[in-house]
Amino acid sequence: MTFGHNVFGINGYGIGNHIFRAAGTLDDFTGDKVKVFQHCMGDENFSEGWVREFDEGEYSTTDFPNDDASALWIPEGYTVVAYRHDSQGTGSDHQDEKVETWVGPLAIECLADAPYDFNDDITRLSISLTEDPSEDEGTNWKGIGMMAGLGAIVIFGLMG
Ligand SMILES: [Ca+2]
Repeated sequence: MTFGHNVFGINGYGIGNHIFRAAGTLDDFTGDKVKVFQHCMGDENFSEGWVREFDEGEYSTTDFPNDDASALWIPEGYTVVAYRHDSQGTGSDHQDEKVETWVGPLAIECLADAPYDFNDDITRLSISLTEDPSEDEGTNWKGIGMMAGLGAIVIFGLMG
Protein backbone atom coordinates (compact mmCIF):
# COMPACT_ATOMS: atom_id res chain seq x y z
CA MET A 1 0.00 0.00 0.00
CA THR A 2 1.32 3.38 -0.87
CA PHE A 3 1.16 5.58 2.15
CA GLY A 4 0.37 9.01 0.90
CA HIS A 5 -2.27 10.74 -1.13
CA ASN A 6 -5.68 9.11 -1.37
CA VAL A 7 -5.09 6.47 1.29
CA PHE A 8 -7.48 8.05 3.71
CA GLY A 9 -9.01 10.65 1.45
CA ILE A 10 -7.60 13.32 3.69
CA ASN A 11 -4.79 14.73 1.67
CA GLY A 12 -5.26 18.38 1.07
CA TYR A 13 -7.48 17.84 -1.97
CA GLY A 14 -11.21 18.12 -1.68
CA ILE A 15 -13.99 17.25 -4.07
CA GLY A 16 -13.17 18.16 -7.64
CA ASN A 17 -9.56 18.70 -6.72
CA HIS A 18 -10.33 22.05 -5.17
CA ILE A 19 -7.53 22.75 -2.81
CA PHE A 20 -8.50 22.35 0.79
CA ARG A 21 -6.33 24.18 3.24
CA ALA A 22 -6.22 23.64 6.97
CA ALA A 23 -4.11 24.48 9.95
CA GLY A 24 -2.41 21.65 11.77
CA THR A 25 -3.33 20.22 15.15
CA LEU A 26 -1.34 18.64 17.94
CA ASP A 27 -2.29 15.28 16.38
CA ASP A 28 0.29 16.10 13.71
CA PHE A 29 2.91 16.40 16.44
CA THR A 30 2.97 12.74 17.44
CA GLY A 31 4.77 9.55 16.42
CA ASP A 32 8.11 7.92 17.12
CA LYS A 33 10.12 9.76 14.47
CA VAL A 34 11.29 13.33 14.33
CA LYS A 35 9.01 15.34 12.06
CA VAL A 36 9.86 18.58 10.32
CA PHE A 37 7.12 20.75 8.86
CA GLN A 38 7.19 23.54 6.29
CA HIS A 39 4.61 25.66 8.05
CA CYS A 40 3.70 26.64 11.60
CA MET A 41 0.88 24.59 13.11
CA GLY A 42 -1.48 27.55 13.11
CA ASP A 43 -0.81 28.40 9.44
CA GLU A 44 -3.87 27.70 7.30
CA ASN A 45 -1.52 26.28 4.66
CA PHE A 46 -0.11 23.74 7.12
CA SER A 47 -1.90 20.79 5.47
CA GLU A 48 -0.34 21.62 2.10
CA GLY A 49 3.20 22.06 3.30
CA TRP A 50 5.93 19.51 3.02
CA VAL A 51 6.71 17.27 5.99
CA ARG A 52 9.72 15.03 6.53
CA GLU A 53 10.20 12.21 9.05
CA PHE A 54 13.70 11.53 10.25
CA ASP A 55 15.48 8.92 12.34
CA GLU A 56 18.92 9.36 13.82
CA GLY A 57 21.36 11.01 11.45
CA GLU A 58 22.62 14.13 9.75
CA TYR A 59 20.22 15.89 7.41
CA SER A 60 20.86 18.83 5.17
CA THR A 61 19.61 20.62 2.09
CA THR A 62 19.36 17.40 0.07
CA ASP A 63 16.94 16.02 2.68
CA PHE A 64 14.65 18.99 3.24
CA PRO A 65 14.28 22.47 1.76
CA ASN A 66 16.78 24.98 3.04
CA ASP A 67 15.56 27.88 5.16
CA ASP A 68 11.95 26.73 5.10
CA ALA A 69 11.21 24.56 8.16
CA SER A 70 8.80 26.20 10.59
CA ALA A 71 7.73 23.49 13.04
CA LEU A 72 9.08 20.26 14.55
CA TRP A 73 7.94 17.27 16.52
CA ILE A 74 10.68 15.64 18.58
CA PRO A 75 9.66 12.37 20.32
CA GLU A 76 10.97 11.37 23.71
CA GLY A 77 14.49 9.99 23.49
CA TYR A 78 15.56 12.17 20.56
CA THR A 79 17.79 15.22 20.65
CA VAL A 80 17.80 17.58 17.68
CA VAL A 81 20.53 20.11 16.97
CA ALA A 82 19.51 22.71 14.39
CA TYR A 83 22.06 24.73 12.44
CA ARG A 84 21.69 27.89 10.47
CA HIS A 85 24.33 27.42 7.76
CA ASP A 86 26.54 24.37 7.58
CA SER A 87 30.29 24.19 7.19
CA GLN A 88 29.93 24.90 3.47
CA GLY A 89 28.11 28.12 4.26
CA THR A 90 24.98 26.87 2.55
CA GLY A 91 22.09 29.18 3.08
CA SER A 92 19.97 31.68 1.26
CA ASP A 93 21.59 34.67 2.86
CA HIS A 94 24.62 35.59 4.87
CA GLN A 95 23.39 35.57 8.42
CA ASP A 96 25.70 34.50 11.19
CA GLU A 97 25.86 30.85 12.07
CA LYS A 98 23.44 29.84 14.80
CA VAL A 99 22.95 26.54 16.64
CA GLU A 100 20.17 25.41 18.94
CA THR A 101 19.59 22.09 20.73
CA TRP A 102 16.13 20.74 21.43
CA VAL A 103 15.41 17.68 23.58
CA GLY A 104 12.26 15.60 23.14
CA PRO A 105 9.52 15.13 23.89
CA LEU A 106 8.92 18.54 22.41
CA ALA A 107 6.31 19.92 20.03
CA ILE A 108 7.62 23.10 18.44
CA GLU A 109 4.43 24.46 16.95
CA CYS A 110 6.09 27.47 15.38
CA LEU A 111 9.76 28.36 15.12
CA ALA A 112 8.77 32.00 14.73
CA ASP A 113 7.43 32.04 18.29
CA ALA A 114 9.59 32.79 21.32
CA PRO A 115 11.82 31.37 22.54
CA TYR A 116 12.82 29.78 19.23
CA ASP A 117 13.45 32.57 16.69
CA PHE A 118 14.56 30.03 14.09
CA ASN A 119 11.81 30.29 11.48
CA ASP A 120 12.79 29.55 7.86
CA ASP A 121 16.40 29.42 9.01
CA ILE A 122 17.34 25.74 9.37
CA THR A 123 20.02 24.52 6.97
CA ARG A 124 21.08 21.35 8.75
CA LEU A 125 19.73 19.02 11.42
CA SER A 126 21.73 16.63 13.55
CA ILE A 127 19.43 14.07 15.17
CA SER A 128 20.59 11.67 17.86
CA LEU A 129 18.94 9.10 20.07
CA THR A 130 19.57 9.78 23.71
CA GLU A 131 20.97 6.72 25.46
CA ASP A 132 18.61 5.01 27.83
CA PRO A 133 19.82 6.10 31.27
CA SER A 134 18.14 3.11 32.96
CA GLU A 135 20.81 0.80 31.51
CA ASP A 136 23.30 2.12 34.03
CA GLU A 137 20.95 1.91 36.98
CA GLY A 138 20.49 -1.86 37.19
CA THR A 139 20.48 -3.36 40.67
CA ASN A 140 23.99 -4.32 41.75
CA TRP A 141 23.22 -7.84 42.93
CA LYS A 142 26.87 -8.81 43.08
CA GLY A 143 27.60 -5.94 45.45
CA ILE A 144 24.56 -6.75 47.58
CA GLY A 145 25.66 -10.40 47.79
CA MET A 146 29.12 -9.40 48.94
CA MET A 147 27.68 -7.10 51.58
CA ALA A 148 25.38 -9.90 52.83
CA GLY A 149 28.35 -12.28 53.00
CA LEU A 150 30.37 -9.77 54.98
CA GLY A 151 27.41 -9.27 57.29
CA ALA A 152 27.15 -13.02 57.86
CA ILE A 153 30.86 -13.26 58.66
CA VAL A 154 30.58 -10.40 61.15
CA ILE A 155 27.50 -11.96 62.82
CA PHE A 156 29.03 -15.42 63.00
CA GLY A 157 32.21 -13.83 64.33
CA LEU A 158 30.28 -12.13 67.12
CA MET A 159 28.38 -15.32 67.93
CA GLY A 160 31.57 -17.33 68.06
CA1 LIG B 1 8.28 27.83 6.57
